[in-house]
Amino acid sequence: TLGSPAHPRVSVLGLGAMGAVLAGTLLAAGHPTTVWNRTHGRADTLRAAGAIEATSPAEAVSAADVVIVCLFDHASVHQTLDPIATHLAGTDLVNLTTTTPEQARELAAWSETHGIHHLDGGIMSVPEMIGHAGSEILYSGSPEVFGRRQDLLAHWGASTYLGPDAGRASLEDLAILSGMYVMFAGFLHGAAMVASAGVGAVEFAGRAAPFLAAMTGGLGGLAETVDARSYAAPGQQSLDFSDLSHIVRASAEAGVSTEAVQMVQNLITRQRDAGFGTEGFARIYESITDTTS
Ligand code: FVH
Repeated sequence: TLGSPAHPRVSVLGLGAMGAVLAGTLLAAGHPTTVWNRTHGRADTLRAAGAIEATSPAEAVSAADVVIVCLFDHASVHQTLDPIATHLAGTDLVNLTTTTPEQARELAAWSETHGIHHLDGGIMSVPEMIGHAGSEILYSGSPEVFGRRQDLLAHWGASTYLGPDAGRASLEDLAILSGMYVMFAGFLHGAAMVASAGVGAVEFAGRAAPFLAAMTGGLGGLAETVDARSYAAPGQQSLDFSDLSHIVRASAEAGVSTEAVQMVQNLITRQRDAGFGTEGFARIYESITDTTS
């Protein structure tokens, strides 16, 4: 199938929950789309919609101007791409597999060695969001690939380019996810506490979610304090005030593990012990960045 400047030919390697949606979106947007998946049988719906199913990664990439990779992890990317490096030479490779920043940089170096133009992406969406409002993908790596393929990438959602360091998109992706996971852990900790009084998690979520959502409004203020490295922050909650020992104690009284809140308490205690108790809560940033204690 021939592509066109407006609709270059794409190949998508990996038809898991995310890869299948990425491929389907490009197909619906009019791109000649070839797909490949390690396990046969996952391309049926896409084939019925007009995609071509390749029988090997080599066959898939031979038919493409742009190769999209969305596999399980960094190891599966290399297992799939290493044997077909020569077929990929000269093509634009967009890797949307979640990897660490160093793994993304390693793939960028590997790509350069083989004459492949590499762009790395961090998907800040779940499959249901792809192609809809609120979907965002962070990119870093080759500015030329991002420039050339911006229209194609836009079919999935907002595209934010973070610069030529291939590891940057992954770094920001995983940094945002760290915030999400710690918040989820905190919520589940609260749910376990109130369960001791017979309160169901759904009832608790109804009260907790609006408050937690409102608290995200405070992130900008914390961020300004951190960037200025000036934690005196009048108007912000002090570390003495934020001491979580009562929450740790209430958790123990409720008969649940204190680990989740104790982790935050430890970050606070290190700064209070160093004499910074009157400074703002953002001061715990210094506990996080100081890996010596
Ligand atoms: N799904 C999501 O919500 C998240 C959103 C944020 C980004 N992630 C990352 O996207 C990558 C793919 O995720 P996924 O949800 O599509 O994952 P699965 O449904 O588990 O599909 C995995 C595909 O990878 C193939 N695969 C696994 N190992 C190998 C291998 N050694 N060689 C070749 N292919 C491999 C697997 O093939 P098969 O099991 O069907 O044969 C699937 O196609 C991921 O990095 C997320 O972190 C998604």
